[in-house]
Amino acid sequence: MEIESNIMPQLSRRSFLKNAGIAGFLVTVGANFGLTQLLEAAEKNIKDTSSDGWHYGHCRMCMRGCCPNMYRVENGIAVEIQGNVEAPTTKGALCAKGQSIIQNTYNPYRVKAPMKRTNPEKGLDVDPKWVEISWEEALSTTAKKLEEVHKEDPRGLLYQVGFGDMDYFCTFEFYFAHAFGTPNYVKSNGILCTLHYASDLVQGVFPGSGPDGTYLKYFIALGMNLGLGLASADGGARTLFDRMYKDRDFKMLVVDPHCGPEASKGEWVPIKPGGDLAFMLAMSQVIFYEVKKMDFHFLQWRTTSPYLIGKDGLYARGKDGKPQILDKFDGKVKSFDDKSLKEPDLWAQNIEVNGQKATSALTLIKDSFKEYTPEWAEKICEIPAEKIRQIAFDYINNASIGEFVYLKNSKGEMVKMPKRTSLIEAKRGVKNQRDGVASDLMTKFLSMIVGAVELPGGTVGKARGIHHMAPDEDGVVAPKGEAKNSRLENMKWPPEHINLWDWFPHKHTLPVHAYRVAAEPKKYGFEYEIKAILTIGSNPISSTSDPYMITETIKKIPFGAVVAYHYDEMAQMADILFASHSLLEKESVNCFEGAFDISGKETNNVRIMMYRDPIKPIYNTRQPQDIVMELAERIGIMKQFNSDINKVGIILGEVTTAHLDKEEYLDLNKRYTITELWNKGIQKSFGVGMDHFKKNGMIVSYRAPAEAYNGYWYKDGETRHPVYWSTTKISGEKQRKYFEEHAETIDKFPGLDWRDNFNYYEPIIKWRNKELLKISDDDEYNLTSVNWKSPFLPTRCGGADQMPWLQEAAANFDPSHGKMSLHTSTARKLGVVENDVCWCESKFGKVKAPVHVTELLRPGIVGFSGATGRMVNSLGQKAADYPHYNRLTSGLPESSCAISQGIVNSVACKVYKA
Ligand SMILES: Nc1nc2c(c(=O)[nH]1)N[C@H]1C(S)=C(S)[C@@H](COP(=O)(O)OP(=O)(O)OC[C@H]3O[C@@H](n4cnc5c(=O)[nH]c(N)nc54)[C@H](O)[C@@H]3O)O[C@H]1N2
Ligand SMILES: Nc1nc2c(c(=O)[nH]1)N[C@H]1C(S)=C(S)[C@@H](COP(=O)(O)OP(=O)(O)OC[C@H]3O[C@@H](n4cnc5c(=O)[nH]c(N)nc54)[C@H](O)[C@@H]3O)O[C@H]1N2
Ligand code: SF4
Ligand SMILES: [Mo]
Repeated sequence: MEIESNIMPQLSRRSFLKNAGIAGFLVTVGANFGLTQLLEAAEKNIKDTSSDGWHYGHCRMCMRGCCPNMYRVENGIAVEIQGNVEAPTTKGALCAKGQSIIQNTYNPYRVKAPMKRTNPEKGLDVDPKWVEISWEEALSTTAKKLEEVHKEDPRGLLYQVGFGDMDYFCTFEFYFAHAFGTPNYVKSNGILCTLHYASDLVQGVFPGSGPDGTYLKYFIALGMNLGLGLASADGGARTLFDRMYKDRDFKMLVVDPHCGPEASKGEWVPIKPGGDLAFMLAMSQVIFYEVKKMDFHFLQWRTTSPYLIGKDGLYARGKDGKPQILDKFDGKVKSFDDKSLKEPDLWAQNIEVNGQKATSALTLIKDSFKEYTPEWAEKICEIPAEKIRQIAFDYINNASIGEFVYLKNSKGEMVKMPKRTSLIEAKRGVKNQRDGVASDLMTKFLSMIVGAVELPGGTVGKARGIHHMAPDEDGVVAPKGEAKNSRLENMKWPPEHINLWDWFPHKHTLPVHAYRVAAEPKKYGFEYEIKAILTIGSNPISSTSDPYMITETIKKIPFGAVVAYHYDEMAQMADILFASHSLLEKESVNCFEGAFDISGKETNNVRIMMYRDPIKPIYNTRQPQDIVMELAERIGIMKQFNSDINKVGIILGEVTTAHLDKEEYLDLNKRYTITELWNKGIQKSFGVGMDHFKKNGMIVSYRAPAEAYNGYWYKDGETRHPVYWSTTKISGEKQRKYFEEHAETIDKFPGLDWRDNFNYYEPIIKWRNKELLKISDDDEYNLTSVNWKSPFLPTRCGGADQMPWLQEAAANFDPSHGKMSLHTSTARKLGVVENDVCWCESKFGKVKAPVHVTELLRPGIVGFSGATGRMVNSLGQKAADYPHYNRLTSGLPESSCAISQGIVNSVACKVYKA
């Protein structure tokens, strides 16, 4: 494809340097950051014109990384960027982050060559006294240290990865840790977004599910961003706009303490933080007792609603050991898979099953929700009872229950599928609460009530295919990841996993626990110590919670190496730095399998395999995957490494893996390059080699529209989504035994009230008193903090918080950027006005920022925009000056979701003038 260079005028070298921010760096960057090197390298590359011209690529300025782009190289330097207009998802768009990708390469705070620390003292404000070393020295020093750990006890390695280098994460995630033999594969992403349990339990999908905007008419967004607030260029934001402004039959209700871009386009329902479960319980109560309309057919045939439950709270099983259903047609109790079953009774009560009385799951749920009236919920979530009632009625009345749509399958047949047009979804704002998993499960329940799961207009898995909804022996969708009860096998004693996976088998990621334990492992029953950390694109210090505790632990760990793009907090605390390529210098593959935030008619069935054709590196840096494979070879674990790839496959994106057949297996004794591996994987999955991508950039394919829905593959009764979570109950009971047995040690862990935790492992969700709401009534901490993702800085991926173009755009377009937002009435009460610098303090920490006064928050909320704030000065003063929200939160178990251990993201706080 020919692209005219008409987007930006041709740049002279001087104007390029200015645009890329290099000229500005002269002022801010000292000799420590290798300015001479920078200019020398730039000079050298300016003479190298061999890669000049347009290159195909894909973005990674946010963790999605799925927007195909193109960039033009002139005199060896990237000077122009644009979206690839042929991508059906983006149609050539890039968001502001994506536009800034050029600055990612010419960032003066990059690690430009391998480095070693010469100051043995470590600290966030201690100069490491970096000295440039050769690759040989960096690799051999690290390999020697890791080999020692490997020989002594491989569990002593903490392998720390995250979304900072998502190109690496999505292709190499766990291989090194597994080959090394350490169970301590710890991720910094995820503890502030524990989004996974309910989608796995109910739909068998990872990393989760999202709304199919194609048909939706009435959508309730609960504590989530649909792509507008994230500026998702991959189709999410456009889907919303098309539905709202082209189709004009789409109503969006945003239930959130903060009025973000979505809420401003839809209807904003300001909720009190932490009140979401009460809101949803009351919605269900109104549906059961007042609306009395649901998708009964879906509940009968596609959920466990008619399963009979015994007095023990588990499925009442027949003589054949199978769950039982009362058939209303002939009044007989039958096994769930009995072919003669005609009319599953949703409301069966006190039915004799194998010598015990049993009642249908849906009846038990209905009875249990009776007390949750809107009037009750109003006191908790502070949404007026009448509003909750109206929402419940609107939700059902807009659901198009009984309507169908005809979609083509791959045989060309038109298939009749249910069409649903109402849905409720939640994300971080709701799932990162003490009752996060319970709330997540409640959104699933409300989706099932209108039959909107894995079908047109419903919540659809971000991973697609026939196997996701495959049933277990009870006829129920089998979870594949975090919700699996086989994870209880991880509950070893003495514990194995430094992140306490042994204690919390349904966890997502627990970096904060990992560092709390690593400081004194013996105290918590561990038999080994952490001797080394290897970090790649991960930052538990700035992106999670309890940063000072984590830093103190890292100081105690004898050795740390970081594959580092820039001098972030983990680099600052390391002994050896492996200099990583920047984004445009990294070769990369990624596969789009569906929009993360909301899919629509242009994105729901699209699959795009994309490729990044790298520019020549400007410094002495390397491709991260190759650094890690070379380490593996030097440590002597290459065989295992390759053998694992043979078993698992070659990963081509977050949810895309090329599985190898025996004849395609890697040679166990060879060290491959990542390019060779991808070539093999792509050949296997797409029948072309990497050269194809250099020339064409991407491969776009389409699933047949019907087959894009995981529900397509199953007929009524062939598999059932669970509405009654007996496996969660079973898990809780088993865990309780483990905790009781080891209580003496486990009780030493601070802030862990495990006896309370097990109350949350229940088959039917109940409201429990919430710590957060209790603290909010307290006189001293009488405000509540809230954080949301911003279109400019959703995470720190790509070093977004450092890019001058983004900083400028954020300052101009997001009035809450870099500030603490207060409602006008709250500001008045506190006696503060716009730009007054204040402290926001919680029980756990405090942050300083200028105030922004706004009407776009509930009164009493202290709002912070984006993932900002650094704890080091080595990334520039601006990045360090932004408020670091995460200091306010706590990673103690009492401040975490009882099941997933996701950190409670909103905390009680107070504000006062600095
Ligand atoms: N305040 C606040 N905190 C948040 C969030 C939020 O919305 N607000 N979001 C949370 C969520 S949802 C997530 S998933 C996590 C993500 O948290 P992490 O998984 O830790 O990922 P990041 O913070 O994006 O990046 C980790 C580090 O990698 C650095 N980095 C950037 N580019 C590169 C690169 O190319 N190579 C390498 N090696 N490093 C690079 C970043 O600057 C950062 O220091 O953050 C969480 N933290
Ligand atoms: N393009 C793009 N897409 C992305 C990402 C990206 O970087 N780029 N990041 C991805 C990642 S890692 C994640 S985890 C997801 C996260 O996606 P979301 O969970 O959608 O992230 P946030 O924007 O933080 O939305 C959380 C919302 O919850 C609100 N909130 C806070 N407390 C409460 C509460 O108690 N109740 C309610 N009802 N609301 C509350 C906040 O105000 C905020 O609006 O996005 C993913 N999508
Ligand atoms: S949404 Fe993410 S991947 Fe797409 S252009 Fe923006 S930063 Fe890049
Ligand atoms: Mo996340």
